[in-house]
Amino acid sequence: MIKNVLRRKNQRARKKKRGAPGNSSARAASAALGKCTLEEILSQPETWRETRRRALHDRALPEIFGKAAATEPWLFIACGSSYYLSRTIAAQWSSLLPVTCTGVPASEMLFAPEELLQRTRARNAVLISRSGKTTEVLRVARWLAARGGIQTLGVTCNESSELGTSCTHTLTLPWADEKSMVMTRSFTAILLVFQQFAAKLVGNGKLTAALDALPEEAEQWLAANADKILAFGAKRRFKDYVFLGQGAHYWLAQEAALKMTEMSSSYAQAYHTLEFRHGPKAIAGRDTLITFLLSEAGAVEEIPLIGELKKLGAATLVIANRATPDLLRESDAAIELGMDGPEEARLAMTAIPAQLLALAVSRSKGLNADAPRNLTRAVVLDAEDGGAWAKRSGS
Ligand code: F1P
Repeated sequence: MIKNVLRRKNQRARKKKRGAPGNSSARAASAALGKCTLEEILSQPETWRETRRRALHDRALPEIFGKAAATEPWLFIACGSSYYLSRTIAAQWSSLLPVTCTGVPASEMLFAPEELLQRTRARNAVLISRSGKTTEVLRVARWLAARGGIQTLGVTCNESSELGTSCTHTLTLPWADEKSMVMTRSFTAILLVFQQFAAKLVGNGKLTAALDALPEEAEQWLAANADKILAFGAKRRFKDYVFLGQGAHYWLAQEAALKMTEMSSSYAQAYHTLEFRHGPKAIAGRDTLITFLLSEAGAVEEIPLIGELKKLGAATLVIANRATPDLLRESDAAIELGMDGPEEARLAMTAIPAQLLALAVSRSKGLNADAPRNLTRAVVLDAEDGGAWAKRSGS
């Protein structure tokens, strides 16, 4: 369900535009933009079904986890969307499993590898790279292999990636890869593999069952809501897009902001929800769309902030599981997931509305999300770029 009271403000805007020449052909041209990205977003239920099927036979995760001491810390290492994915997984594993998990961008590992290993006491590392080509991630994998003493799991959609030869274990999801530059289904599919593994390991039957049911729920939800979210995102453009979330939702908010920036070349930023009051609130105004990725755990404290920002003139969009009356009253628009079961089971679903919103904004700006400005599918650096790091790390 999406409730959109932005319609009032948009009716005035539309009056001005009405009669603009060639509206229908402009709409057709816009709908052709980001076609591949849209197909990949809408293919997530099928991708999750294939992930469910294949994950049953995954040996890499049970093997590396089985070799790790029960409470040994885990360090997740990645770049870009894969970094936000790794932090979402680390937050989930830390709450579901008796292990401490954290994550760092691969570049941080490149600057101070021994200090990071010392600080995190990590003896197990997970390196995530959809392309398997990102130079920073491959450099870390090689360094860890040369250093020894650390188990490494390479996670990629590229079956012929060097990650496979540099890591002690490899998990590949080729069916989840995208043709588009931006990560969408690969992000959610990899998240589900790690969630499902943890839920089964600790015997959390409710979470396992809810994750198992997700592909069918997502299929129905997308059929009912995808077009509405695309229409909502195209109705009004903003100068600034803010995404707010607490806990694991904070990392989904970071990913949402990156999707908006990558697909639509818009200015987007993410904060911990309640942190927004501590300074960033200064940007709230009529040219700002503030999207709340509402956590059930924090809803009581998060909902009053929605009304506060609405009073400052910002447009407020809430992505929540249930759009309660007070939430509907406080927000301009609400996107409801409407699913039963534990909140963790909805994290992958929570990532989808922002994917659609970013695509809609890119189209409204006449941009092609399949090939975003300035970006490539993987950041591959020249050999000599690593010179300083190689000296620093002694490899
Ligand atoms: C990492 C990444 C992507 C980003 C862009 C550039 O890629 O930063 O997250 O969207 O495609 O590369 P990968 O290491 O996961 O292949």
